[in-house]
Parts: sequence; structure tokens; C-alpha cells
Amino acid sequence: MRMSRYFLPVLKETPSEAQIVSHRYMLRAGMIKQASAGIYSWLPLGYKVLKKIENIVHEEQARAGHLPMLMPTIQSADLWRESGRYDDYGEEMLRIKDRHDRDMLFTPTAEELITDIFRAHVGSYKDLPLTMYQIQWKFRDEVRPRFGVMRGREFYMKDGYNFDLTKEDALHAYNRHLVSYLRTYERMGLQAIPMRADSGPIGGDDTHEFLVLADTGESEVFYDSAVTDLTFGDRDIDYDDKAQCAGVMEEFTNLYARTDETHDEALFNQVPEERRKVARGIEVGQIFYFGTKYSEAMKATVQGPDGKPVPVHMGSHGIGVSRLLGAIIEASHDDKGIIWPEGVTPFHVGIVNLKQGDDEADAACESLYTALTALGLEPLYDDRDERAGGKFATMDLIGLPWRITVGPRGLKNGVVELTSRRTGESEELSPEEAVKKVAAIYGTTSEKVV
Ligand code: 5CA
Repeated sequence: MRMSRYFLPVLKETPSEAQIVSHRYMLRAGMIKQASAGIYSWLPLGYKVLKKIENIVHEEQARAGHLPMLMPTIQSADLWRESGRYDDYGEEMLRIKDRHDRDMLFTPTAEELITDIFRAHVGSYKDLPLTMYQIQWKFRDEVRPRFGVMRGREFYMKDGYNFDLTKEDALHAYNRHLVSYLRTYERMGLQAIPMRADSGPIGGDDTHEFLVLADTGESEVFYDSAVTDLTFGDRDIDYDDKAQCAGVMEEFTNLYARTDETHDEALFNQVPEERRKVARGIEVGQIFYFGTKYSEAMKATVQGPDGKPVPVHMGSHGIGVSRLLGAIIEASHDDKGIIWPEGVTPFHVGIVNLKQGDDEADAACESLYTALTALGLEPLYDDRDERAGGKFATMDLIGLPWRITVGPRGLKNGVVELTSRRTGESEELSPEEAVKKVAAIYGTTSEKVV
């Protein structure tokens, strides 16, 4: 992409309505624009990151064997009356009437609709286990929408649902989701710690939230600092292997880590004092096991091995896809702007031409652009006729992790400059070496799933 052809409405001023850094930078970098309270348009740069995050979620769901599908955002109230949640959900649910005066709603989550699909088509235990998920817009009429995409009213969420014959099988699905979520967040450059939480309107006893530690987080969290030493890394996991998934679950949840909803002072005090931490966190996902809550209410049964109908055991599993943009920025920025982790960056590398219109500099930039593109990388070339300072400020603000700077002086010596956004360190390299280095960085840090 060439900056001269891109739509990047960068703001010079800090918008006064934005209280936290991620919201400020998303507005200033021209990623989003508020349409009304808690509802945003996703401008090209923001949309690109949203899609990158979505793509990682899809790849990791595929790895775990979960099936993608899509359900409508507008649903009939009837199913929600069956489960009893039409009344329970209260004011957070956006209720709509169609022209025939029928009660409709904008879906805040989709346990009812998926259960209805299941009961219509699945009749035997032989068709289990089954896990389907979607990435779809949700609406919750939050009392206090705030912090930009962090607490929106309309937001983009991955919601997955498992159907199993027994509690034991459903708990395997729960563990499998935990494992796949750990991988998902790490690929986005995040440490998201599973913490025992409260299930709220979804229901059930077993639930963990995934929290990214950040001072601006909305949840208060209590944890043993040893949990922050755990990393999932590039483990080879067989998602069908119950013992292996249970082992990961045990490893990542046996140390104390809870949100304020389930915090237990007596248990916490058993953690060595120097490891007891109280902090804040951003909830980027949550997994639930709620057994037969919906299947009993909605008569979603299968014929068991003995021929008798049994209600299926279920859970649901969510990732805050749009919220993740805010969480990643909260975790990775400096006073000049965003610092995207390589896994989610909107463009792999920026090219800054210090002297637009200089034949040699222009030609060198063009050939870098062509070479990077040929390798499957996406460069963003700032080809505008602007001061170098302005170009650097824009690149720093939008946070591409790597920048190649091209100027007549360097070219005389046959070099360009490759700069890391994270460390600020630069090195002079020939253009060919710079391309090779950028390719190597992405070759090893971004995983390609075929
Ligand atoms: N049905 C379950 C699992 S699919 C469910 O709805 N879970 S949830 O309520 O925890 O939502 C899943 C994730 O969506 C949360 O962990 C959070 O990251 C994100 N989320 C929830 N509410 C909002 C909101 N108002 N704005 C942005 N993201 C949100």
C-alpha cells in the first residue's frame, strides 16, 4: 500500500473524550471513528488489524477441530423465552419489534440459537462430540460504554459452543478451549492469564476468564506472580488427547489467580507473601461449562448408547475480538504511539522515503516495495511529499514494528536503515539485506497455517 492512496485520517490533537491510551491512539491513528455511543466504524487501518486478529482466532479454532459457522445478529425472542433468558437479560438486551409487531432482539450471545440448530439436526450420541463457533457482531446495551472498543455496545466476538454426551467429555472440551486460547493470545503477542471467575448471565459453575494485566483494566485481579512465568510456546498438542489437555489446564490454573468476583482471601494468604499480587486486568475471553442448563430447558437431547434420550452437556467459549485491539495497544505502546506485535501488525514494514521526488530515492523505494511484496509481505510506503519528521511521527503513531528509511545520503553508500519500532535501534544494510532480514523476522515469528 502507498500512503498517498490510503485512507489514514491521522489526528494531530488528542481527542478529549478518550481516557485511556488505546482509545486515544486508535482515534489518533485513524483506526476507528465513533458512530454513536459505544458503536464504531472501522476505518481501513483498524479494520486490517481486526481481520488479522480474527484470522488468528480462525486458525487456532481449526487447529482444535472446531467448526466455523455464522448465525444472524437479529433473532426472534421466542427462543429466548424458552430458555428463560428473555426476562433475565434485562436492559442490556436491545429489543426490537418487526413490522408484524413480533419481538426480535439483537443478539448479545447465541446459546439459544445454537441449541435450536443442534436439537433440529442431531439425534444420536454417535454424532458427538461437536463444537461449532462463529465470529459475529454482538450488541449489549452497556450502562457505561467506555474506553472505545474496550467496552462497546456493538462489539465483535468469537463465540463457540460444545455439545457432548457426558460431563467428562464436556470438561475435555473446556480444557481444549483453554489450550487453544493460550495459543491464540500468545500469537497476538499477549500474555492472557486464565483466572477463576463468575459466570454471570451465561450460567454454570466452571468458568475461567482470560486476563491481560494492565493498569487500565476494568477487573481487579489477585494472583500468584509465578503465573506470569508460564508460557505456552510452540508445544505440539493433540487436541483429542484428554490427558494432555487436562495437563495444560492443571499447569495454568493450579496457581492462585482469581478475579474479584471469586477472590478468596484465606486461599490467597497461602501464597508466599512476596508472590501475592493485586492488580488490574482486561478480560479478553471467557470459557464456560454449564452442563445441561440450556439443553434441558430447550429439550436438546440425543439418544444415548442405551437408546434413552439424554440432555447434552454444553459449554460456551468467547473471545473479545474487537476488544483485543484495545488490549494489545494497552500492553504494547510508548509515548509516540502503538507498537504492534508482529503477529497482528496491519502492515509488516513501513518504507519512509526521506526525499520524495529524488530519482534515486524514489527508485530504491519502489524496488524495496516490489521485492517485499513479491515475498508475500505487505509494506506501507510513505510516498507523500512531506517532511521526514512528519513521516516518522506517523509511522511511530501507527506502530508498524519495522521501518526501512531510504535517503539519498545512505544510498550513496549503498545502504538503507532498518529500524525496530520496539527498541528504536537502527542498522544500516544494503536494500537486499534489509528485505532478507524483514522476511526472516516474519518467517520465524508469524505462523502460516495451510
Ligand atoms: N456466550 C459466552 C461465551 S461465547 C459469552 O458471551 N461470554 S462473555 O460474556 O464473557 O463475552 C465474551 C468476551 O466478549 C468477553 O470475554 C469480552 O472479551 C468480550 N466482551 C464482552 N462484552 C464486551 C463489550 N461490551 N465490549 C467489548 N467486548 C466485550
